[in-house]
Amino acid sequence: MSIELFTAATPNGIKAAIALEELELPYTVQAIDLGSRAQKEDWFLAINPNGRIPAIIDHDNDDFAVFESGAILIYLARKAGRLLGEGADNESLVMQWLMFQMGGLGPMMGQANVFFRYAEEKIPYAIDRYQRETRRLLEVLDRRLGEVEYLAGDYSIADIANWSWARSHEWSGVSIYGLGHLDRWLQAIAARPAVQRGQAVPDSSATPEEKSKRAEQVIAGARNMLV
Ligand SMILES: N[C@@H](CCC(=O)N[C@@H](CS)C(=O)NCC(=O)O)C(=O)O
Repeated sequence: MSIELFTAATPNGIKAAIALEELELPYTVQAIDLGSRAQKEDWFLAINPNGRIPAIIDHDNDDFAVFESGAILIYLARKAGRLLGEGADNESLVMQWLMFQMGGLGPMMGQANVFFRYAEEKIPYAIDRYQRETRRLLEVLDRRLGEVEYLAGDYSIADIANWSWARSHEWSGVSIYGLGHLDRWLQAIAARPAVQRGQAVPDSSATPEEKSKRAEQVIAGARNMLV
């Protein structure tokens, strides 16, 4: 018995795998082919009514299903009793920076990817809007990381969530030039063995560099997904 993870090689997808690796929770993986719209099939909608990855089923907890990557990270951290911040104030800091990613960095970078990478019609206003907002949010992270080593003080699920998006800033066409604190943090987290294992789930082609090499394939899959 273990946790079953439904995922794909995307920023939201790798978040859950990295958390499982960091928390040393046993899990199995079901790779979801987003390009062929497996996430919209009835069997998957019964697990996640929103038809998106990631999702988990905890077979140790009466097959309890969790969707939304932020909720998954909180569920897993509670289960393992780690990476959630010690005490009410520290837990609040973890939640603040986790929500910053869920409500800000992820959606803005996601839209930057859509308009800059995937859309056939290039709309300068939309590209500029989402890239500038992404850069602004990365600057917020940089300022915070000039004050603390990790976003909530100690390493936590807030770092996992934000790192999983921020690392792919080049795919969104956004430079981190001048953001030295962010760069330091990106590299420190990238060096963690659990993060390296998690970001290779469900396949090892998850790095932005590798994605760039097979960019046409990724873009075609994304266009099919966005129909
Ligand atoms: N807020 C959701 C977003 C999930 C999401 O957008 N997942 C993307 C991959 S990163 C997806 O499944 N896209 C497929 C689709 O939109 O059909 C979460 O954080 O879990």
